[in-house]
Parts: sequence; structure tokens; C-alpha cells
Amino acid sequence: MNVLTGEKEFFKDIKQIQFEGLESDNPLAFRWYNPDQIVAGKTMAEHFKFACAYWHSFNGDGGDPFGGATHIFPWDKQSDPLARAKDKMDAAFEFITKLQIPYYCFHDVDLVDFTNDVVENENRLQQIVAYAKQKQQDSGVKLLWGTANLFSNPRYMNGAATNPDFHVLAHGAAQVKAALDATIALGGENYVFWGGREGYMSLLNTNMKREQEHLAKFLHLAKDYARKNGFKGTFFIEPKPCEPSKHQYDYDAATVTGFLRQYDLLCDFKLNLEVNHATLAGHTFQHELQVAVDAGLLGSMDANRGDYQNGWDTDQFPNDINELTECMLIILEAGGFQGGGVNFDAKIRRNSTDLADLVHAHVGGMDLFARALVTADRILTNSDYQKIRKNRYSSFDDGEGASFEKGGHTLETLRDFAAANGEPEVRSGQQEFLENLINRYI
Ligand code: XLS
Ligand code: NI
Ligand code: NI
Repeated sequence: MNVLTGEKEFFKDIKQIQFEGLESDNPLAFRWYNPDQIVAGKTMAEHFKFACAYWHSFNGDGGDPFGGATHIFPWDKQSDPLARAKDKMDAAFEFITKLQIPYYCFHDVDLVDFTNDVVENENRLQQIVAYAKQKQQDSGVKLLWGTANLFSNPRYMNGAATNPDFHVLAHGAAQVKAALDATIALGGENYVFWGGREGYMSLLNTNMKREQEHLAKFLHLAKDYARKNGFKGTFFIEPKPCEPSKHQYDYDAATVTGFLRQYDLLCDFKLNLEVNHATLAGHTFQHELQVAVDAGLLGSMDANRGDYQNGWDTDQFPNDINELTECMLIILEAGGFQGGGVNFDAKIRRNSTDLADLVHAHVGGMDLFARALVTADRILTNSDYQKIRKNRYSSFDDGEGASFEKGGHTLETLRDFAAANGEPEVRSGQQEFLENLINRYI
């Protein structure tokens, strides 16, 4: 029986996943993630606001550019689009509830298949949104963010908001309007723009300046519409440098920050950072997080990991405790996410063909985050980690260094200081000590 509806049960062999602690040998239990456990003044559930990504978990079929579906899952059987959409939603809410995941995220086309008819799509979306509303009420599961898929339909091959054809841009707007309506109706806490094809394949046929101006105008219109209709949440831009486009305008956190500032969008927009996108941009995820934090724009994150050998957006589930502990240090020091949470934008492998694989993937990811959080909190509370970094800058805390920070120096007075004080003392950056410190706490 379905835990929520009393109808079909899709994950029959999976019981409610519980916290069993470090002593447990049960692979279908949490060993670290204990939603009510308080760490650094907040429960684990509040720290993370975990979300299940509808597209990978319930639309993904294991297909890749070289071959078709390998995940033949039982919610994908019915031929009528709405009946199939409801089965899929039953399965999704059963899964999400059994895993104690408090949130989910979707693209419009994940919920129900779209056609090329704007009105028909709006109708379908409204019907499935009504169904989702009931599901949310019955389960307590909430919507972390909604978004519109403006990259799969062939009409978007040259982008949506940045398409050289106004007619295509208008179709993108129609989709965003309906996706915003759906997000608002479902009490969505945020709305995401990931501009997969908002970029170019070749500059030979592209007016980059004009396209970026269109993107800014488009975002303003979307924001104004949502605000007018009562949306109080945050808009997120999700940076990614490339794939599917050769070059994407939302390249990385720094690029998007500059864009938001240039086009007067900083009040309403923040960043949704994805681990694998950082890898593609040639950054560590820690770097992307710190750029966002320093700009006051750390909104949310898409959790996954890339493949360090092949350089694609492989969207694997996270499993690197070392990397994630360093990330949690930054997130904790920043006071957490602004409005968002941790969305598992990750997919099981093509040859992971059991329903249980989807469960193991999420259990592992959630446990990894919990372990990283506990570790990072202990590092911040018990070790010299922060002190060592602070001390590195101590020459700016008083005397002439402090005066420099306050604007009390000229190039000439700096020269005079150098001439009068001889060669600076050699001071170690202590990188290996700090790396060992992190490992010691893990
Ligand atoms: C693709 C993106 C996408 C967004 C939502 O690489 O990560 O899944 O998160 O459109
Ligand atoms: Ni993503
Ligand atoms: Ni991605």
C-alpha cells in the first residue's frame, strides 16, 4: 500500500528510513542524519532542507547519448499523460516520505508531459498542480523551488530568453509564467533559472551584448509578474559554464554576481550553486561557495559530484567527505543558505537498475552531509582553524596595516614604510597542517 494514498505502493521493499546511529549495520538506515539533532544551534533538518530532484529521480531513465532507457520503473507504464503523471507523483511522494526528505524541486515538464500547445500545457500543469497540492497537504512535503525547462524542446536550440528569434523568447515567457503560477500555487519557497542554452555555440552568428540585455529584461519581467501575484520567495540563478551550450552566460558565481549587479537584480536574486558546475568551470565548489558568500548571495545548492577524469556534468551522488567538510565549513561560517537548501540534482548510474539504488543514493548523500556538518561544527568549535586564518592577516589589525585598510595611506607612504622596515619576516601558510586538521576531525 502507498503510505500516503493507500493505493499502489511502488517501493514495496523499502520501509521508512530511520536514524539508527553509527552502531547500525543496516544500509537502509541513516547513521549520521538525525533530522532533529541540534548542531550549531539548528536542527539538521533546518540546516539542509534536503530536496529530491523530480527530473533525475522520477523522469530519468538511465538513457545516455549512446543508448536508450535502462531504468524501467513501474510509475512510467500508463499511456494517458495525466494518468502517468499521477502515478509518477504517487511514486515520488511515497519515496520522498519514506526517506524523510522534507522538500522536492521540479521543472514544469517533469510533472507532466508538454505538447507544443501553450493552452494545453497550461491546462495540464494546472491539473497536476491540483494533485500535487493535495499530496503536499497529506504528506507535509514542501516545494523548495520550481522552474521551467527552457532547454529540451527543439525550439530552444538557440536559447530561450537569449534566442535571436522574439517568437521563441515569447514561448519561453509563456512557460515561465505557467511555472511561476504553479510554484506560487504550491507555496514554493524559491524559483530557479538555470540557463542551459542561454549562451552561444559560435560568436560568428551571435550578438552577445543584445542577448544578455534580453536575458536581463526577461528576468525583470518574470520577477515583476511573480511579485505582482504574491510570490515572496527568492529567485535563484544557477551558474554553469557550458553544456549544453559551448559558452553559457551564467558561467560561474562571479560572472552571475556581476550580471545581477549590472542589471539591477541584486535585491530579488541569489545563487543556486551546483557542485558539478563548479568542476566544469575549473573551480572547486568551495571557491564557488565563498564567492557567493562574500557577495551575500548564497541562496541554495544542487548537490552532486562530477567525474574528475572526463569533465562532463555526470551528476553523480555526492560521496567525498573531505570535499564536503570543507564546503560545510564555509556554509556554517556564513550562517547557512538564504532561503534555499540542498537539492540532490544527481542521478543513479545507467547500470543502477534497481529501485533500491535510488534509495541508497539518497541515504548516502544525506548521511554524507550530516557527517560533514557535525565534523565542520567540531572544527569550528574545538580547533584553531579560524584563528590560524585570522592571524595570517594580523598585520592589518593595528598600526600601519589598519591605517591602510581605512584609507590612511598613499603609494608614497607605503614606499616609505617598505624602505624604513627592511625585508618582511617569512611566515608559513600552514596548508599541510590545516589539511591534516580537517582529516583529523573527520
Ligand atoms: C543542469 C542543471 C539543471 C538545473 C535545473 O545541469 O543542473 O538540472 O538544476 O534546471
Ligand atoms: Ni542543477
Ligand atoms: Ni547540472
